[in-house]
Parts: sequence; structure tokens; C-alpha cells
Amino acid sequence: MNHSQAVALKADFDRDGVVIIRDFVTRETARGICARAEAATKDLPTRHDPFSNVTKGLERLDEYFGELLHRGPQVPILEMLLGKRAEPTTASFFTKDKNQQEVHPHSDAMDGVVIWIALDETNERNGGLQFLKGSHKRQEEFRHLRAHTPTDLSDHPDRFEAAMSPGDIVIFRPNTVHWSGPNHDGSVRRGLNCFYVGNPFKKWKKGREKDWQAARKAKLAAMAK
Ligand SMILES: O=C(O)CCC(=O)C(=O)O
Repeated sequence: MNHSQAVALKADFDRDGVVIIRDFVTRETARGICARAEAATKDLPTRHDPFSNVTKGLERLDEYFGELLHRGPQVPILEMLLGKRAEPTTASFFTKDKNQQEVHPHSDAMDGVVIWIALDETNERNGGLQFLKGSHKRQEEFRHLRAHTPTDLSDHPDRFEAAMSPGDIVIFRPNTVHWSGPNHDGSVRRGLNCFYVGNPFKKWKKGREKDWQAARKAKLAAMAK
């Protein structure tokens, strides 16, 4: 990507909160990612929750995904778009081949960035990703949305369908409202998702660290008596 392409991409990303780069990886690479994700998840127990089609933590199942999450070709682009370091959280495999695997409009987090690399053809018919352009700048208006609660935004004037082919990547702000509808035609729709929203447990850990330090101090004080 040359300088003027990078400037244009950043302008779109800042305005819309979502951009697509076509053929970001080759079809062969997309096939390889898909094969590894299938292999890494094949022995996991079957889940029956509404998001059973989402497997997070691929980086713990196969180091290949750790490498991709931390040092994949998307990382410099994400840092250019964010203007700061992209803080990796997890890599996930999102599949969809049944009607009920629908994710309703929602935001993921307030800061950071998310990627989704298409591993199959994906469009509105098989439950591809949909976005509301510019919604990352209207957080209050969309704060109430939840991924498990239906909200019909299909006629919203800012709706944007991320129709993609294997190897395309969509990059979005975690607070750009997004969703994926039912899979009407039943064709397999798989994608690799990586979250860069830092460590969601950091605050919790800090709190625990403080408790632990306080307990240690109290113990030392008791021992000194
Ligand atoms: O892949 C999907 O169907 C939904 C993706 C999504 O909601 C997300 O990346 O947060």
C-alpha cells in the first residue's frame, strides 16, 4: 500500500468506522487459515449456546494463530489506522451454516480495532457481516444494542453490507454497530476474527493485585508482632 492509499484508507476508516481491503491475503492463504482453524477446533466439545458457532482463543489451540494475531500482515495497517499500537486480545473462528446462528446488532468494546478475514464467499444470503457506517461516532444512540436481542436495522440508511470473497478483510472499530443475519442459503460461511481491544481483564487483575498486596502486607505486619 502506498502513502496516498494509506491516507485514503485512514480517512474512510475515521469517517465510517469500517473499511474493506480486497484480496488482503491470497485465496491459498485463506484456505490454509481455514484448514488450520478447522483442525484446531475439531475435537472441541459441541456447544449448545446461541453463539456455538464462535470459537475464541484460537491462539491457545495453535501457535500459528498467536503469530497471526501478534505479527500478521494486518498489524502495521491497524497501527496506521489507529495511530497507536494495536493491542491483541484473541483470534476467533466464526462459522455459520445453520439458520439460527444469527448475531444481532451490537458493539464489542469502546476502543481498539477488530478484523474479520473472509474464508468463504459471504454476503447477505449466507449471513455475512452488516455494519452501520459512522455509528462509532454515535455511541449514545446505539448503547442499548445487544448481540442476543433482535433489533431490525435492515432499512437503516447507513447500513453497509460487507459482501466478501475468501482473502478479503474487513477492519472495523469495535463500537461500529455490526451484526450478521440468518444463513438463508445454508452455504458454509467461515471467517477469522481478531480482536485488538487490549486485555479486557486488566482492570479486574489490577483490583486482584491490590487485594493480594494488601493481604500480604497484613500478613507481614501480623508476623512482625
Ligand atoms: O461473524 C459473525 O457472524 C459476527 C461477527 C461479530 O459479531 C464480531 O466480530 O463481533
